[in-house]
Amino acid sequence: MKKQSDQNKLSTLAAAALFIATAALFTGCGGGGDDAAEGSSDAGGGDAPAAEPAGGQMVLTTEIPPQKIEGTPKAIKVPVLEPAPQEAPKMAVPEGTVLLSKGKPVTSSDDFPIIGEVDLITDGDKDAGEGYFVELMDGMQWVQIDLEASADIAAIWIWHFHSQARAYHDVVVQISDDPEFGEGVTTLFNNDYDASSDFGKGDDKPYVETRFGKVIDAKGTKGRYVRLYSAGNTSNSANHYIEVEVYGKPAA
Ligand SMILES: [Ca+2]
Ligand SMILES: [Ca+2]
Repeated sequence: MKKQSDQNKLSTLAAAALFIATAALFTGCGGGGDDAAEGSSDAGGGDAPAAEPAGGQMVLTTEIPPQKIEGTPKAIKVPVLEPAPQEAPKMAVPEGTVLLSKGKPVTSSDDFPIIGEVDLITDGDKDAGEGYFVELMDGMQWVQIDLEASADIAAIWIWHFHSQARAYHDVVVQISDDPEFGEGVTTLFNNDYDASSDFGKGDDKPYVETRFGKVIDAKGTKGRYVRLYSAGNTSNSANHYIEVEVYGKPAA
């Protein structure tokens, strides 16, 4: 009897060893993306690559429009310009994050845009060139997207204009449940480096417009309305938008 029990113990040990080896093999493969196995122990050598999103998260992706640079390049005269990205930005957002802004109503400080309509901002088209952007008048102007319900907002992805390398001035992005942005306002982004806007100097850097757009971490801020300001750009004094995408989950 003793011998048999030893044998059992041995086979149990063998099975355990096999299990660990298999687990290590799976961990080593890495490409599985089995985030569902949350709380998995670190027994199998938990050296997951840093790029992998943590449990309960996913990498946000979107359709990137084709490159279409036109006209004569102009100098971008701003201090501490963020380098232009060479590929689409990647941001980890909560699992289940969806595009909330497609086709949602847009209003603006400029009721009569010089070119185009504000509806272009949420129509899903992100191409450069004529017919795809709205041009608002000079000075500090805003556009506002109404998500039609409060949401936990994970990210805001912005394309101002990308057929010429340029940077927009005083880009300020805010979220609120108040359509007038009088109370309960969270400022997510502010790259006004010289305090020329009403919001004061911001810590974010001016950046070059590219087809990859600019994605801003909204950190789960709750709100129904997203408002985006700008005050002209390094090529001219007008304000432009091709598309703005707001990602998140409907508020519980
Ligand atoms: Ca569009
Ligand atoms: Ca400024």
